[in-house]
Amino acid sequence: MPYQLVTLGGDGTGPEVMREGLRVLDAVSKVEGIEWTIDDIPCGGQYYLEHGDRDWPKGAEERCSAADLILLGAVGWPSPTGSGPVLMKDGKMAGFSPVIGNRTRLDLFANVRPVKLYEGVRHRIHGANQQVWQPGKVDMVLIRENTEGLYSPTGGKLSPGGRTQVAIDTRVITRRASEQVIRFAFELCRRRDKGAPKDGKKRVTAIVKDNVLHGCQLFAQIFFEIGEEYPDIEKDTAIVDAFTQWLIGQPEFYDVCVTTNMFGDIVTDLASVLQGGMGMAVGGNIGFNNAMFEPIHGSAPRHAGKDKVNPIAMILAVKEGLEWLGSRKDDSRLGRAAAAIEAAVVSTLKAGAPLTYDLVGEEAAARCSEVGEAIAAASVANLRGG
Ligand code: GGG
Repeated sequence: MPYQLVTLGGDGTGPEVMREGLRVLDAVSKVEGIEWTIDDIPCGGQYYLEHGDRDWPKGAEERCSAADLILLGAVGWPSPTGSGPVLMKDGKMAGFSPVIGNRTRLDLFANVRPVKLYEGVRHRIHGANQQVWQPGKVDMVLIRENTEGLYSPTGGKLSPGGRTQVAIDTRVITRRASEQVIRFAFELCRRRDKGAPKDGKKRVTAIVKDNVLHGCQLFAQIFFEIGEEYPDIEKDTAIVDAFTQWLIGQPEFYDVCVTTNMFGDIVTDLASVLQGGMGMAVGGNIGFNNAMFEPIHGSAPRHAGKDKVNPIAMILAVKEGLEWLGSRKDDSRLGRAAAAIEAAVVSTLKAGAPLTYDLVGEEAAARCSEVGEAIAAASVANLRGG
């Protein structure tokens, strides 16, 4: 039976990186004999501008929930009439439905973002101390609660006379969602083969602002309650503002970190600097029954159509998706394919070419499609034992 894959290319460079992800998926699937039925759903700001009332087609929700695996490129397109992205009539970003809509409707409660500096990649912090970390010193997973917090649809705007005077975003933290994501973090920590690079300790850090915010006090309380079930794992908390400088100054201390939605959105983009930038950073949106994998970068409208941007985050999204589905379906072919893709990414980065401008500069840059072709070929060679 073929697996059902939904692809949501989205806007701008989203479809370009998706093409390379699918090139790699197709290559490894042929070798392993994995069959897919691919349902490509158009979506995003550009779709909304063309269709006027929706950011994806009717019935897309059901198609996503029926899928074995969902891959997302990127959404968001500049408004032709104002500043910022195209917004829908309800004020939401056009592209909301496939991203935040899918996360909440499918209860993809854990946003899982591995932060790993691969050999050969220079981190993107400027200054004299570049290359101060060996690759093995940055190897953590940040987990962001994905369904509530500041993203809860409980706020609104007050616009007397048509002019907005007040805008309210309400941060909702529930016991249920906090328990789910915190337990997920401890379980993942237990499964990871090594602990923190600094000392090998298995450690979960809760990133909070519990000296001020009620929601963070509840989150921290639940963190320690659930933590009692994991005596083998060190429990650590960090105040989010202090965490940002520890993350950059001593990344080797961190193993698994868990936090609320908006804090997670911000600190994971910051963390991508440690791994070579947004072109290298992948995110999984994982629930009990569904999962969606994406590069964490946006649609980069200024680079769209140029075959220029880094497809590695998208290719790693395919790898993460294969790993997740392989373990869910107990299908070792998918696990082998995922391992071959990661090994191909590692060897391409180590070789230093072909890579895109963000990693090697404009002069030495390869095109997005050249990187995809090289990684697809290397993945196949890995599977064939070459
Ligand atoms: N590839 C991810 C993407 O396009 N993200 C757009 C976005 O607006 N994401 C919201 C979020 O991650 O919170």
